[in-house]
Amino acid sequence: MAALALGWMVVAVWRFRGSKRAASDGGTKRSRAWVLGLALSTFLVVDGALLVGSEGYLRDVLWNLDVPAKDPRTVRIEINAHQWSWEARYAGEDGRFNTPDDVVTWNDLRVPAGVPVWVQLVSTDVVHGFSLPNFRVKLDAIPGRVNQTWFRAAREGAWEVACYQHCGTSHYRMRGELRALSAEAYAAWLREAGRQAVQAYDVDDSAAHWGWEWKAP
Ligand SMILES: [Cu+2]
Repeated sequence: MAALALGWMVVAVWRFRGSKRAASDGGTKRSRAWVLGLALSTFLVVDGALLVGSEGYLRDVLWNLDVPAKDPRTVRIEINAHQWSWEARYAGEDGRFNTPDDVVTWNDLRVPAGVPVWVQLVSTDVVHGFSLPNFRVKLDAIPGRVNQTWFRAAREGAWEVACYQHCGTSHYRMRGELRALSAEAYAAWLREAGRQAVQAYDVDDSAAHWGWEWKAP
């Protein structure tokens, strides 16, 4: 389209190179219809393609929780956003949340590379925004409701976890790290962290037991 417009400009400059005055004062009905038609079809082609493409992406990928729900390797993480950090909870070896072997981390998300990671997200104070910029993941963390999303790290590496909602004076400090590990390294880390969690578990520390029963999609 840009090439077409540029081409037309070059032709126009060449064709009217001798003219001292504008050829017309707004054009004929026919030329106005042409301009309007071109503008309209450009809009429809460009924005229509964007609309159809993003609808498909939303339906098949971003909002398609069937992918993590059906994959037996899926890693489930509960995230609790608060001023000003990300607390993440893993179910541990028993596979159930809010039990003594839960692994809880601060600003430190670890996942195995190559498998779906299913996130359920809440906030305990104000609205925060869970963001993995490199993964095109953005999700509101809202007090009183559980939101969910999923992503998959294509390879091992480390990326930023950010808060995209201005959530108070120390909003800028609300960042963590997402690390995608090999399957073996992830399993070893979870096993060891779960063992330590069992040792450190305190029945009376009710503030530490913020986890919830995993919600169906
Ligand atoms: Cu925040």
